[in-house]
Amino acid sequence: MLLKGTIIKGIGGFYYVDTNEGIIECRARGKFRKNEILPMVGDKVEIEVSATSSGSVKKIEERANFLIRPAVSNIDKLMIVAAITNPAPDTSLIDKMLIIAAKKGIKGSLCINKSDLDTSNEAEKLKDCYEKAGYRVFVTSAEKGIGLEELRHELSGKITAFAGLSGVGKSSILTLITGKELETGDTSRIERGKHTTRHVELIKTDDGYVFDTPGFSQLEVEDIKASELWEYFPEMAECNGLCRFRGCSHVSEPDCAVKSALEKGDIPQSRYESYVKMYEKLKLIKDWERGNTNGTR
Ligand SMILES: Nc1nc2c(ncn2[C@@H]2O[C@H](COP(=O)(O)OP(=O)(O)O)[C@@H](O)[C@H]2O)c(=O)[nH]1
Ligand SMILES: [Mg+2]
Ligand SMILES: [Zn+2]
Repeated sequence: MLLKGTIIKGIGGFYYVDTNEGIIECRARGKFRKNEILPMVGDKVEIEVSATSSGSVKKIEERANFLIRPAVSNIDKLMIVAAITNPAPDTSLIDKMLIIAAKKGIKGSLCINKSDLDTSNEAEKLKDCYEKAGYRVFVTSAEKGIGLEELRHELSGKITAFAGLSGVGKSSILTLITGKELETGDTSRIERGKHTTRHVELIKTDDGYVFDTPGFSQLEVEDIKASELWEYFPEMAECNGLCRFRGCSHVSEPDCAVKSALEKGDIPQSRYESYVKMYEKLKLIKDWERGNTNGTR
């Protein structure tokens, strides 16, 4: 019998494929190994199931995208989780993660957690900043159970990666949404040094999957050209063609549409600062150093 499904876990040469008939343990057919196409978590596959109900992977659908660490393919959405406090929101990190996602063709959204600790309307300000840029923003409190229904709804039918600093509440949120108990708590104790060895597993939510991406915040945007960076900031991309100089870097040129938008408040200060910071960094990378996106550099 042939079945279609999604690989949700891989351990010791076995793949666990979620199908209409439940989760089926499979081995990859020899051919994939010879071609060095190893099945990975997230792959949409066709499997053949024998009478004894163990299966083998017959076909891997072309991947829309993939991450190396953790190794997961076909990610539809990156949910960046930030906290109101403890740890405080790091907008330059949020912006960097949004750009890494966009570069991989993954839609980014923001979840502002610990809203129960919000004493100065911080959540509203952040929400406004990122909604202006065109991102969806969810304000939640895992502690008080606020905003979780909306968030869960957003995950439906997709593979969603959760990313963000340790301690922002990713595990707490995922535990509440999936009903599967995940390790939470004092992250300085729990997560340190752990993310290279941990097996990634897609966890089912309604008709979608979620997973945590420890270490995602350490990825860099180095395979983007400095001159193209602004295109990854949707609110800056709107200024396309409006600057006095073609090829304007939006940093030091006169009559720059981006800088006028910044002065008018149409581009938030923190977003512009993130841009300049990344721009200066990317400018130092030579073209020949770029383009290696397989993580082996
Ligand atoms: N006040 C408050 N604390 C929270 C909230 N969500 C998580 N926490 C706490 O923050 C700490 C880190 O949470 P955890 O889910 O482990 O974060 P992770 O490192 O992102 O997975 C834990 O002590 C949680 O109880 C929230 O919405 N409000
Ligand atoms: Mg965690
Ligand atoms: Zn400009």
